[in-house]
Order: sequence, then structure tokens, then C-alpha cells
Amino acid sequence: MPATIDSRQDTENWGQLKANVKHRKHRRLECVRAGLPFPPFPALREILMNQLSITITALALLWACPALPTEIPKVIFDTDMTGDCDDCGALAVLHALADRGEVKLLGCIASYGGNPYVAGCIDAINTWYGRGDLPIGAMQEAYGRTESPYLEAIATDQARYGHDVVTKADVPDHVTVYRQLLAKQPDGSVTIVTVGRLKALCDLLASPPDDVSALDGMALVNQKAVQWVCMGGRYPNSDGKGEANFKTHGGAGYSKTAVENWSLPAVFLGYEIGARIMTGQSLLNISDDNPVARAYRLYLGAINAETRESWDQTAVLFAVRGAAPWWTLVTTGHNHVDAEGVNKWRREPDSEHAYAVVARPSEEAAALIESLMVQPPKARGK
Ligand SMILES: [Ca+2]
Repeated sequence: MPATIDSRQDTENWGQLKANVKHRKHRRLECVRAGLPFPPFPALREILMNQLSITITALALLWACPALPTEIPKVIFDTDMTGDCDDCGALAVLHALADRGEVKLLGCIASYGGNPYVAGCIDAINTWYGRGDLPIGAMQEAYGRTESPYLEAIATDQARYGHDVVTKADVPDHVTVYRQLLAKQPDGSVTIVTVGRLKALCDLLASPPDDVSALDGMALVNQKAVQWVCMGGRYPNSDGKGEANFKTHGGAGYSKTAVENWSLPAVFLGYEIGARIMTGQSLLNISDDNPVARAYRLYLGAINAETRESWDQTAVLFAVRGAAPWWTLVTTGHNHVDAEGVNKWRREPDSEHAYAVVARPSEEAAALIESLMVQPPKARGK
């Protein structure tokens, strides 16, 4: 991928944005779709103003929506935390940004149930960051991979982390919690971030009305969500390669179903976005009392490495801060996913889909993600 986007792409994106903002009713959705932060936050403005090399596009996009609403993003984090450590890193980034007042984390969904300890590891991390009471829903069926170098060690160490969830049996199922979290929120306000396989999201979309809501899953999502941010696929296409979240561990059919059925804005951060952003080294110097550091130490030890790609962190960073300055968006077209989980960007017809393109050197994004992952919790415990 190019380190910076060319001027033709800049012009296309900016022209598309202007047209959208001018002609469409829901200006806020357009800002979300374009990856604009809502609201603009001081840290990003500082970065923008201090970096002379920032593209004109990034500045123009930032100021394009001066009358943005003042609420911070509300996020549901849907994770397959099992076989890789970047899910733990992404959850750490979300908590760090929540500590900075930039996002409200509503709850977590474990989309894998093959290993029973996913929910316990999530709860240990949430408790480390002082949010041990955050709702967690977990896939109760044995779907997904089972092997993990860190889940059981962290989930069962209640003496060290003080959390109260150990296995998926200790929490409700993923659909119930998804529906409860959405039903409580104002209309058009929730960002769903998925950083794994899409079975949990598909189960939500297919869910019938129940005691939680008279709406079926599709209607509930369309009423309560504002966007979906998805780490999945490769862009502009994954021909010949595929991408793990979209293709492996039985995920292909769910990828196709989720992408085809989602009708609100959806932004995809592909394999190529996180693959160049290497992080985690700083966590190796931190005590096992931090469960994220322990997960990285165990995972990196198992693969004999000192850093790891940051696929999942890019999705949460986008969900909270938007595209600029790290990425620009291609917004014209739609993401086509076939039954094998292979995706291809098609220019027509246009849709609510967009995908991210690298706009800044990966080392800069890595430094930001690394700093957020090691940011000490504002408060710990329940
Ligand atoms: Ca993941």
C-alpha cells in the first residue's frame, strides 16, 4: 500500500464528501462515514496543527462538519479474542481512550465460544481498567478456534486480577447482551466494532423479537446503530489470498451474510492496514499484573517474536477518532464478499460501504497505539 494517498484519490474523496454533505439529509452519518471524529477532539486538532506535512484533505475533512454533535462515540466491542493478542491490545486502546473521555465503551461480545475462557479474559482486562461491571455476552456454542496461549492463564487468575467472570458459563449469550446494549441506547447512536469472525453479528441481525425489544435484530440495529467498523478483508480485493476474519475458522458464510445484510454505514479496515503497524514491545516490560501485558508476553513468546501486527487496534482507533490523519476513505462502491469469504471492492453500485487507505507512515500509528496500550488505567477494579 502507498504511504501517502495520491492527489487524484484526495480529490475524489473530497469531492465525494462535499457532494454527500451538500445533498443528503443525515449530515452526521456522512461525517461518520467519512471517518470524521465526532466531536473533533483537542488531541487530534493538536496533531493536525503541528504536522506541517499533513495533507490538505485531512484538514479539509476535519473542518467540513463544524456543527457536529457533542456526544462521544458509544462502542460495542465484538471480539474473537483467542488465537491472537491484538484483540487484547484493541481492548486496551478502547479503555485508554475511554479514560481520556473520547469514547464510552458499552460492553463486549465474545464471538468465539470454542475456548470457554474468552469472557474471563475480557473481564480481567475490563477490571484492570476499572470497568469490571461492563456487560459481556459470549457465544455459548463451541464455535471457533480453541487454542490460545493466554486465555486460560488470565481468565483463571482471579487472585491476581480480581475479576468475577471465568468462563462463558458465567455470562449471558451474545445475542441477549447485544440486544440489551442496543435497546438501552438512543436511536442512531451506537458504533459496533468487530475484530473477528462475524457469526455473533449475524446472530444478532437474525434474532427475533423478545423480552428485550419488540424489534427483530435487523430493525433493532437499524434503529440504534450509527455505523459498523469492521476489521476484515483486503482492499481493494483479497483475490488469491483471503483474509483470516472473513475466510477462516468457518467465517466465510457469516462474512458474506453480515456484509450483505448491513444497511447502515460500514467502514472496513483491511489486512493491509494493520499489517504494517507493529506494536506490543513496550508491554513486555510491564508486570503480569497488567493482563494485557501478560497476554502479549505469552502470545509473543509462543511465536518467538517481540512485536505483533495491529489489525484490531486500527479498527477501534478508527471507531473513536475517525480516519484523519492516519487514513483516507474510498467511499464510492461496495464491498462484495463471496461464499468463500473472498472480498472485492466493486465501484458500482454505490452503497454505505467505505474502506480505509493508508495515509501516514505506519511508524506514527504504531507509536500512538503503543502509547495507548501502555497508558496506565485511570482507576482499577470494579
Ligand atoms: Ca481478532
